[in-house]
Amino acid sequence: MKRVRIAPSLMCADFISLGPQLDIMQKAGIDYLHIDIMDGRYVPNFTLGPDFCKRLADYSPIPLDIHLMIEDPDVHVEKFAMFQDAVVSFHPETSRHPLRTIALIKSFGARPAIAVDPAVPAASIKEILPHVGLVCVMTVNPGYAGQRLIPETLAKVREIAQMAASQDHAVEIEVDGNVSWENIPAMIRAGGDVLVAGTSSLYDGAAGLEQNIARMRSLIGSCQD
Ligand code: S6P
Ligand code: MG
Repeated sequence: MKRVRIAPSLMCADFISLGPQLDIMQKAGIDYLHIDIMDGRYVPNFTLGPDFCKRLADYSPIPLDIHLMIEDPDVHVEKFAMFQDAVVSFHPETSRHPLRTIALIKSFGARPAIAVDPAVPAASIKEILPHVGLVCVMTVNPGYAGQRLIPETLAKVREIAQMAASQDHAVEIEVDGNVSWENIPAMIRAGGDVLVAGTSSLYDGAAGLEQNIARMRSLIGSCQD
């Protein structure tokens, strides 16, 4: 049985009590800390940055999963790829030569990954796939938390999983956007391995973080029975 991983989306966290939340996540065996980086150009919003990543990396042993939603990633990659065990993903259409960006991420010691916008077809990443260990499939438009699932993206998760299998290439498929209690079963069935958990689940305000992590684990378990 595959292990489905959980990556809380830190842009949705309560920044006032971040330390205790990170302690809870560590105790609960959370797999990645998902950090959204936005530049106001590739997406019409701003969020977190390198200093925030550094503070997290100094405090918590949980690997960072840094999702770059920025133009010209090559210019900024070093600031994010220097963290031990970090995954750094970028959107291929923001780089003139995506394989070069991947090599650059690797050269600084991080694990290269790509992120796929809902309007970008699976076929367009075929040549890139063998070079990355994780693909972040966006199931909402990049830029904001709290949006609704674009249902067609689930077929793309399936398509990318099949493409990786046909290339005999082991890759983690991350689903990012409206990973809600209702949507999780379909996301896992489609081939999702890493769930980015934001306002639709871990931070839904209905229960505390600890309870919601337990609820997510039990839901993941029930999808795999
Ligand atoms: C969106 C970003 C995502 C969000 C996440 C929030 O641009 O890449 O990682 O933080 O989707 O989760 P939710 O449940 O509010 O959609
Ligand atoms: Mg993200």
